[in-house]
Amino acid sequence: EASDVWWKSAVVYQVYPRSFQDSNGDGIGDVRGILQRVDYLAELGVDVVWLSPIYRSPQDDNGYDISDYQDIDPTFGTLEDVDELIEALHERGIKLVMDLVVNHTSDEHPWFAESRSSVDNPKRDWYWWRPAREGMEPGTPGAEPTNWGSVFSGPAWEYDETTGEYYLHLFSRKQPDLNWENPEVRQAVYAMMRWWLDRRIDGFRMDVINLISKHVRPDGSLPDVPAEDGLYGSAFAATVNGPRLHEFLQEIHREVYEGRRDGLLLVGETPGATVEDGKLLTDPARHELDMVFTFEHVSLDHGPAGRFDVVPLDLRDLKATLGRWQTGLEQAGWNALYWNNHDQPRVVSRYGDDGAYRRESAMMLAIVLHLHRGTPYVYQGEELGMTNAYFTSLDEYRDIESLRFAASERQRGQLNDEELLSWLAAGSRDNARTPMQWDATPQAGFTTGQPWIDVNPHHDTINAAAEVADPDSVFHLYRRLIALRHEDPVVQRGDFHLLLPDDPHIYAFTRTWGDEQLLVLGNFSGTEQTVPVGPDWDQAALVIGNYPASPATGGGQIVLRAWEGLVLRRA
Ligand code: TEU
Ligand code: CA
Repeated sequence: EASDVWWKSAVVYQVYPRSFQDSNGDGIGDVRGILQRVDYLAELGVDVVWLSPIYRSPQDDNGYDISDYQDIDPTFGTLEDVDELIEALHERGIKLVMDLVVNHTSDEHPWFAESRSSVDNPKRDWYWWRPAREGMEPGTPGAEPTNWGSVFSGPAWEYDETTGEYYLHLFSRKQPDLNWENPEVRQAVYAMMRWWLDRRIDGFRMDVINLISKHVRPDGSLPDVPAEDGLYGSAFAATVNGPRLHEFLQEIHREVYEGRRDGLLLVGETPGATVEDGKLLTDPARHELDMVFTFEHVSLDHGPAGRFDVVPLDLRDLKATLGRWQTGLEQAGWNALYWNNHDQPRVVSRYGDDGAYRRESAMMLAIVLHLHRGTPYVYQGEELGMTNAYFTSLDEYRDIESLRFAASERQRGQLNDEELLSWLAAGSRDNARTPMQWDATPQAGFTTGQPWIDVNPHHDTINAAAEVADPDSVFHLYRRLIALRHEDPVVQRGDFHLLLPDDPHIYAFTRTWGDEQLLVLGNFSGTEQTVPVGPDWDQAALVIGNYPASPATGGGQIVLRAWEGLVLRRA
């Protein structure tokens, strides 16, 4: 029964620790800084905090390159600080979910140091090592064992002089992929997961978990993929939803969660997963995951050259995609609902209007997302209506993906500097990583030192202090949406039904539970739209909206103002 699982009426808040709150003036957020803000999270009303990695790391990919899974990087603090944070959150009825990054480690992890030391080291097979392609000079372009390309530009194989072989890294060369075919690797990961559960955390967000089973042939060889730019092709083609993924996930259940499954939240990050995959991954009867993050709806504005090649969103595609995931998982399984995270540009700049209608569009986007069936995720600053960074020079960027893209584009010479900057401004992950805007003071109250990345200048008006004090703010709209999910069974369990699928401006759907029905409307345009909803809604009550006055209804129509979002209820 839908109501019996706690996370079906919960809202998760993602903290990106590096940019949340600095407590010691070094310009980098840390755990003791998060401790300073737990009352803010309690006021917002969230039930879970998902914490991006704080483990020991060289920080090549801002902590998604881990060199010790069971220690905290000194930049962020100590294990004792984490114990204190767990206690402080639990005291406020908030759970803590940690980021599990086990598709790869850092190249500075002791496991990799051993593995790379010699071809017959006992840990050699903990990673993916292969000789150069037959008949090719090792270390030369095209000699890599397969033609897989890294997500961060360039080949996905790095030549290692020590043993004259290549190792696989789907992401940066400092993030070698673990070999999950090796049961020793799996057992080491399971022991680490149990160790963290023993420290009383409440679950895991599993980084690119659907890449851990590579499409390896019975003879151990790896297939090439369709090459896009002549030399390399997306490694995702040979790693997404591999043949043993479900087997591994079910093994994790048996080896790690036994006896303490109920209180946990297990959410998988699954780039490239389809609705069919989502059904298999989140069907409770299969004991794999509780929910997954789909990437389909955050790839709709990607042009041919990928995430930096941003093209306008067609709302009909967004409705079709999210609608497909809603109906696909309505019988069994569950959706993680998000617009934002540390990898995505900020949604108010991306799918809304971060100019004249910033507040209205931020609120409309929140209403539409939070009224879907699933567990909503709020990324730090989203509840304030924070916008993209709008950096004006390359040296403001920090993200390895953006910097390596810029370098490879410079080499190709296809984009001039101005075009390159506009591509980065539209698609960079740094848009999500500028410091949390706490108040209007010089560094937005994030740090007393020099921030590791520039604070967004709009913090003078977009900040937590101002918005907590203003009952009509984006913050309080999020707080009301979270409260609505806590108390309304139609929001938690109601059947989703998309309306007006072909309307290019209006996002409309109903949620139905028993004899109660909600109508959700979002105007994704800056112009007034008259929406035909039928006479049933003429007398309906306004549950929540982003304009002070109620909309004009009557004659089976509702007139929506620019970027208006609202929820009506009828019994
Ligand atoms: O992200 C996986 C992933 O696909 C992202 O790299 C993102 O979608 C990418 O930027 C595509 O353009 C996870 C983490 O969320 C991300 O921060 C890490 O960089 C990545 O895995 C490697 O750990
Ligand atoms: Ca700090």
